[in-house]
Amino acid sequence: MSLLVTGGRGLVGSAIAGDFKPTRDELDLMDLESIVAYLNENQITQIIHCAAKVGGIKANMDQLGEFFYANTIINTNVLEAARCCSVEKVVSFMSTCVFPDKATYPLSADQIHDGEPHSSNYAYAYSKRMLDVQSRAYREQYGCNFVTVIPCNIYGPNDNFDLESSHVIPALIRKCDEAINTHSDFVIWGSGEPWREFIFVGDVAEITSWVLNNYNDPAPFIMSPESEVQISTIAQTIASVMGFEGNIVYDSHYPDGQLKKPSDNSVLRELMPDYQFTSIEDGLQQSVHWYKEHKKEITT
Ligand code: GFB
Repeated sequence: MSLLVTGGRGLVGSAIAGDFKPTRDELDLMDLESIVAYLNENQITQIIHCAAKVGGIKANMDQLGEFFYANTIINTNVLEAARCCSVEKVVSFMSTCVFPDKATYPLSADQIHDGEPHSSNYAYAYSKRMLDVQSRAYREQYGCNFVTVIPCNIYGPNDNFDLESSHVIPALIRKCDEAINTHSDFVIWGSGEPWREFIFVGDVAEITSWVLNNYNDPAPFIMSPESEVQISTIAQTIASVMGFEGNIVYDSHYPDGQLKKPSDNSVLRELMPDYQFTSIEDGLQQSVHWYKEHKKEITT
C-alpha cells in the first residue's frame, strides 16, 4: 500500500501519517496531468485528500470566487486522477459548512443537498458538496471506492494563526496573547452567541485512519463530538487557559455567520462506540502550547 496525503503541510494533513505528503511545489493539484504522473510514478494505492483553499468566515466572505474555483478544480482533479490511476481508496474532506443554512437539526448526511448553504461560505460549501457528487458518481459508473468525511470545525497544533484568514480558535489564541502583551481588550468578532462543534486535529487524524481502513459506504461520514460550544465560552476558556484578566469585548461590526451547525454523529458512535474525543479544555491547552512554541515564526 502507498498512501498519498494531499495538503500534507496543513492543519489536518500534517497530523495524518502518509507515505507521500508533497508540497504545492512538488505536486500542483490544479494540473490534472501532473497528478496522474505523480500517482503513477509513486504507485499510489490510497489517497487521503485534505488539500483545499481554506479559511475562516472573513476569508470566505472576501474571496468567494477564489474559494469556489480553487477547490472545485483541486477536488475534481484529485478524484479524476485517482480514477484514471485505479487508486483503490480515496477519503475526501468536506466540512459541516456544506449543510443547508435552513435545516432540521441535528444535521445528517442525507441533508447536504437540501438547500442553499449559509451566505458567508456558500461558494466553498458548494465546491465541497461536489466531492460527494463526484465520489458517488464514480462509484456508480466506475466502481471507485471513494468516500467522504464531514468534520465539524477542526483546530489544533499547526493551525493557521493569520488573523485575516484563520478560523476562530487560532485567531482568539493569538488575539488573547496580543491583548495580554499590550494590556488591551480581547476583541471577539460578532456577538459571541453562535454555537460551534469543535474537533481536535489529533482526533481527526485517528478517525480518518479508521475510515481509510474500515469505511466503504457512499454516505458521507460525519466526524464530530456531541458537544456544541458557544463562541463566548470559547473566548472565556481561552482567556482562562492563557491567564488573561482584562476585558473581553464583542465587535458587532463583524459577522456571526451560521448561528449553529450541530451535526448527527450517530454513525460514528455506532461504528466507533468507544471513541474518546479530546476535551475542548485539553485541546485548547495543546493548541496554546503549540502557539507559544512557534510564536516567533507565526508573528514575524
Ligand atoms: O471559525 P470561523 O471563522 O468559521 O468563525 P465558521 C466561527 C465563529 O467565530 C463566527 C466567530 O461566529 C465568528 O464570527 N469569531 C469571533 C471569529 N472572533 C473571531 C475571529 O477573530 N476570527 C474568526 N475567524 N472568527 C467556517 C467556514 O465557518 O467553518 C469554513 O467559513 C469551514 O469554510 C469552517 O467550513 C469549518 O465556523 O463561521
